[in-house]
Amino acid sequence: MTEIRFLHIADLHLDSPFKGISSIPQSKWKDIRESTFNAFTNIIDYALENKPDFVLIVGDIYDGENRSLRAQALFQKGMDSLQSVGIPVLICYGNHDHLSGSWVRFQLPDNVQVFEGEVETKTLTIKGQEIYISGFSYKERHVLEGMHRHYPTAKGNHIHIGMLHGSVEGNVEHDVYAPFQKHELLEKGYDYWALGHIHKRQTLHSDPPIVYPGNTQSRHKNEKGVKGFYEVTLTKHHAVLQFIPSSAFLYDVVEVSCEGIVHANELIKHIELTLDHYRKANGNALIELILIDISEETKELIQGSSKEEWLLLLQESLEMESPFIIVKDLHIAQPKKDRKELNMLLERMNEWDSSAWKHVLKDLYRHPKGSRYLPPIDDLFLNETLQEAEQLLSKVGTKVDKQ
Ligand SMILES: [Mn+2]
Repeated sequence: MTEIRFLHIADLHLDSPFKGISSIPQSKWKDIRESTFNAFTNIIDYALENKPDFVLIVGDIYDGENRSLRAQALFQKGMDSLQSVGIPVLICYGNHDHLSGSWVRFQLPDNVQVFEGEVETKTLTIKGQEIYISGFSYKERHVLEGMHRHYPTAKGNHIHIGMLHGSVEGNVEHDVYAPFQKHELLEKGYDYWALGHIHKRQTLHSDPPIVYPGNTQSRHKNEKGVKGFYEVTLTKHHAVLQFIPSSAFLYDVVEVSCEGIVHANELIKHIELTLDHYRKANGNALIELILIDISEETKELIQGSSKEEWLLLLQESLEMESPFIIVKDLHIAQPKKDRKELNMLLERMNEWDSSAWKHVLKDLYRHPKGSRYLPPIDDLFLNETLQEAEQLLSKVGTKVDKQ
């Protein structure tokens, strides 16, 4: 059977306002503000150059339900250019660009097929074989129903793909829309599930793939690292996924070791060098700096000036460089000695068995009112508590030192 090749894209959030990002140098603000547009242009350029058989866009194309004119005009232009080289596009809308918003409608070109509010199956004929693609758009912002129920079960020997903007039932980190369980998707017998909604790239299942490509551009500090989409090569029996970056800039955390540093000029030079390496490897970036390996002496040096002064100085020294780096924030990690203690604490917690935990928590569990709200101390509880403790302690390492 001939293989097909398509792009799986989701969560473009065109015209995202970047409200949460403040204190950006004026000269760079435009680069930040335009980044969702630039990421989209990168995607279209990639498609024009690599000519996939088709493109899937799985919801949240627009950041707002009113779909700004500029965002729509740019999207239209991108679709027109794919039309000019004969690339079909299937799109569905998500919770951010649901169908009940009010917007000035653009007429998309003929190569674009749009899913409406009910689940339906569209077909594409690629290299003589029919490809079945099922999906739906959000009728309104809050789609709380498990929409997977309405997806048909795959039949025959065709390739069948599901497009679904939604999340796993019980996910506590995000708003849960169109909730599903992994096994419910597997039961449909599809060859690929193209998901959208969760902005962090992740694979829920590898054979067949059930995949979130993540969003195409970081928009705030909780969306770190390289963002992009997947290029998928698929047959009935085999899938190869290649991640293609699209971000116009990265949001990232960079650690700088301050071992042996005693003077301000050394520190500045050292940070500049580290960021220079970073810039060469990654391009434009908004950076949170974490100074690590801090001795008491270095700590005194740093705390001799305010954080704002350090940031200003760094920003000035970086201003003319391209690709740009903006240092958004600066933290001092705990001195080494304290980190060691934190690690010892974690190690000790790891050694506790359930009876040790019961002993440690006995006051809490014996509390006449509180105890009835507590979960039983079993393996699940212990694993979750340990994970939470690890997360909390790793934050202690970077956040307690406010200058
Ligand atoms: Mn989204």
